Amino acid sequence: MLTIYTDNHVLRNAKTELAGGQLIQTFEQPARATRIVERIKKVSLGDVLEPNDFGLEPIFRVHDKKFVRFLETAWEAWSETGYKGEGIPMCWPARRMSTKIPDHINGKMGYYAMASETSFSPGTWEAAFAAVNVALTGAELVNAGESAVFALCRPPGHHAARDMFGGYCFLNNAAIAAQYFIDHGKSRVAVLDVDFHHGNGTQDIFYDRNDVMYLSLHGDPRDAFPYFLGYADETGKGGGEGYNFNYPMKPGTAFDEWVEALNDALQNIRTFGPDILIVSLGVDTFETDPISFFKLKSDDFLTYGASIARLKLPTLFVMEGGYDINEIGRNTVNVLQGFESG
Ligand code: Q9C
Ligand code: ZN
Repeated sequence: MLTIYTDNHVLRNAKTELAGGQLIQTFEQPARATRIVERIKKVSLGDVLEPNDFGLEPIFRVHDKKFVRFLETAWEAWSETGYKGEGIPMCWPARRMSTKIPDHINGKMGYYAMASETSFSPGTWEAAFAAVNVALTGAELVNAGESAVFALCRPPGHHAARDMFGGYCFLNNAAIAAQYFIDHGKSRVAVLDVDFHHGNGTQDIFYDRNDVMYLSLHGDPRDAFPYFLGYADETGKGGGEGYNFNYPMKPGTAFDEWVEALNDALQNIRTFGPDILIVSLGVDTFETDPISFFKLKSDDFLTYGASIARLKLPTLFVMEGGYDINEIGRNTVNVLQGFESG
């Protein structure tokens, strides 16, 4: 399997994450992608290619222009205030408040944020833009007939909505790739999100559409981030009714239960009959992930990779989360090798 990867992800290297009332070292860190690409080379999964530059147009097909402009300029505006720390949103347009976009960076930060753990740091925009190019280069190859490609995106994307960042995400790599397929001759795309967290951004972007189906297996939002989306009764709206599937699962869920949800999702994908499958691949379902509560083991990743392959669809894997740095390489590549064996 081909991998798309660039070292430019290291430009995203925030020093702080607000967690439990403290500023701690970030879980979403450069070593994640570095460990995965090392594993890919160690097992000779296939060639590792640099991304091409697709510019901003494919991003504007999914994201709000003012939001993109905000991401481009946020670090500069934040640092110009003289604040000593990294950019952290602190005030939101909560219930019954105005939705006008403020001028001050503090106000803008809150307007565009969906959470406060994701600090802005120098290079964040450049890395997020590079990650989109990684996803789009993979999409272009799959569209040209490649049967499966791994887009090793970092930072991740599935929490980013049309005009919101957070959950370690800035631009929605998988959603931009899905829209790219639709804009380049494909009629139907399924996005299967196996990251531990619900991909609120991807769901929201395609919620009223029937050309992109979204299916997500994740920690029950009653107990897990992003808390305010990902319930089973969210099934789509308008023309998109029936094209959104959520499988929230309880703390401690192990593979036997998780794979039942996967099989149900795979059956829904078969019924939909898409031209393309995008897998939002997070391995934070692993038993020792430091921020998650599922109990998958390393061999389970091989097993479910093979199950996904049985769909026999052209497939783009897009990297999302996974925070047990010591096992992220093995677990991620297990999915890809399982897929190739399936
Ligand atoms: N103290 C992805 O996996 N909450 N994002 C972290 C840790 C945010 C995860 C709480 C988790 C975001 C792409
Ligand atoms: Zn996650």
